[in-house]
Amino acid sequence: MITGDGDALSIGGNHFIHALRRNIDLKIILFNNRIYGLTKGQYSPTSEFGKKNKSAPMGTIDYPINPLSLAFAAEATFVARAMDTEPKNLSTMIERLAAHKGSGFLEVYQNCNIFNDGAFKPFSEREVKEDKMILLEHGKPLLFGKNKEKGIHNKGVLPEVVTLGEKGYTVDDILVHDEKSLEPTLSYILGRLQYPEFPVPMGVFRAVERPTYEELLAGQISTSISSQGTGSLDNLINSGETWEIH
Ligand SMILES: Cc1ncc(C[n+]2csc(CCOP(=O)(O)OP(=O)(O)O)c2C)c(N)n1
Repeated sequence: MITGDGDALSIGGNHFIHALRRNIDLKIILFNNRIYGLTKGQYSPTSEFGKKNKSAPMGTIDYPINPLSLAFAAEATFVARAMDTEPKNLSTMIERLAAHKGSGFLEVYQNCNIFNDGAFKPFSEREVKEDKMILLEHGKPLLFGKNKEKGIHNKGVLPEVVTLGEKGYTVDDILVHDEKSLEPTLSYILGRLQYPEFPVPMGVFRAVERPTYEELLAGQISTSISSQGTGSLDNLINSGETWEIH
């Protein structure tokens, strides 16, 4: 299913949560342009606080929602993010999403060149992207920068950016990404890293296996058939209290 940020998080917010929590074999790609484009540029659930536009001339007083945080809260088994200007990584993410068994969620930061042009430019432009985005790779330390000289270190439970070689930090102090962790807390923390304080993470935050809704339902049907036989619709309709109308 392909959706925008408004349809997934406002009108469809309820369906979004419950599709993910049930682990239905459904893939959701959310094109997040941080604006309502179709209706000509009103602020959306992901628009930045204070954003000024026609529907909020003095700046929006709505706090935005982070789609990834919502996906983790709903216990999504696959959560990823990609950037529209990085087609190679975007196609890898779509392939990973398609291969996942169960409900999967991919957020795509998508520029709207008419109503919200340049929303992601400060961190995705060619000249700055290596310093301002970080690619998550399973089992690898969270390093970024042109020479991979910076990294994410956990100070207690809060993340901070450190530079290797400064203040005694080495690669051993850098958080190692684990997309397979059954406990989603670290992935949740990564999903909340925001520009400009932090590099913006791209890639797979979480990919865990859990039986799907369809598998569990099929299991219950076959258990029921083995204990009670295949059943008959005619018998079912005519069982219990029935009346003859004359
Ligand atoms: C299932 C469904 N069909 C039709 C609509 C009506 N509708 C509301 S917004 C929209 C277009 C959304 O476009 P998109 O590019 O996802 O978001 P935008 O940035 O333009 O707001 C449509 C067709 C709907 N919300 N849900």
